[in-house]
Amino acid sequence: LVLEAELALALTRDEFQLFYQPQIDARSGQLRGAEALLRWRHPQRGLLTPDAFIDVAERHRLMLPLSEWVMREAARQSRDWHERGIAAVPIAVNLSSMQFRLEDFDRVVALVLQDAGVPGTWLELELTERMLMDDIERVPALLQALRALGLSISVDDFGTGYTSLSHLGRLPVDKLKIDQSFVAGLPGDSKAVAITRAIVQMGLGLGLQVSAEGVRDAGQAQLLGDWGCHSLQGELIGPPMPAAEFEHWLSQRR
Ligand code: G
Ligand code: G
Ligand code: MN
Ligand code: NA
Repeated sequence: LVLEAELALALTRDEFQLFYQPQIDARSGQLRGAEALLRWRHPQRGLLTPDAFIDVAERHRLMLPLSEWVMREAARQSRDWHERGIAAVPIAVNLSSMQFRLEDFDRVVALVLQDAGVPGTWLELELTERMLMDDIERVPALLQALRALGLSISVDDFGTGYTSLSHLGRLPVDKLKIDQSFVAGLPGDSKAVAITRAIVQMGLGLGLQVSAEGVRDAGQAQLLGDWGCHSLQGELIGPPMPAAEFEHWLSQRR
């Protein structure tokens, strides 16, 4: 079977899994959230990351059902963690541009929440700059509708896209996630320092939450915290993990 045919079967065969990467408060170290990252447990090829199959899924109309599965699974996991008293934090889901372009996307989300029996505040949506700037007529109203459901909106990979800054200031978003390419340059690369610091400053000035990704050492965490960055995500804190491993990771920290 070629990848596209296998992909179509993978959903019914229950081969997809969400991994969870922790996000902690830069000051207190407390758990603040978890980012859900899609994995395909391919029977022959092993564990695949989205880079290996997202393009194929998009070309063969599998992206929408797969994306909806991701939201449903994240909502289910969030409910499970809340009910078992494991982690009362929101789970962040990466949206696909196809999903975000759905005319009734806010209703799709509302239905997912209703079916899972969770409030919108238990999920966070990660969008790229490209998705935000895609349709400046439609996007603000859609974001407003999603926030009215309680969801919080993050701009993922921030700094790598081409967001109009004047537009960003007016968009109803909650959080900037600084792209890991900038964080990787800390503390040695003076340009990365300047850019990262400026992003944190701008985020704070706009009244947004600011989060850093790809944090790999204590020096980076220290700098980001000193600048006022609210939350941290990366290898230093923890890798993306299956739910059971995430629970174990969390129990070891307490
Ligand atoms: O950790 P990782 O290698 O999983 O992520 C690779 C890329 O795939 C990242 O850009 C990430 O945002 C994206 N990604 C991870 N999970 C999902 C998902 O559920 N949906 C979409 N659309 N992208 C995802
Ligand atoms: O595009 P997005 O930001 O959603 O992608 C997140 C991806 O970044 C995930 O695949 C995750 O595994 C990866 N990631 C998170 N933290 C680190 C890190 O500290 N180092 C590296 N190399 N990758 C990371
Ligand atoms: Mn992300
Ligand atoms: Na990112």
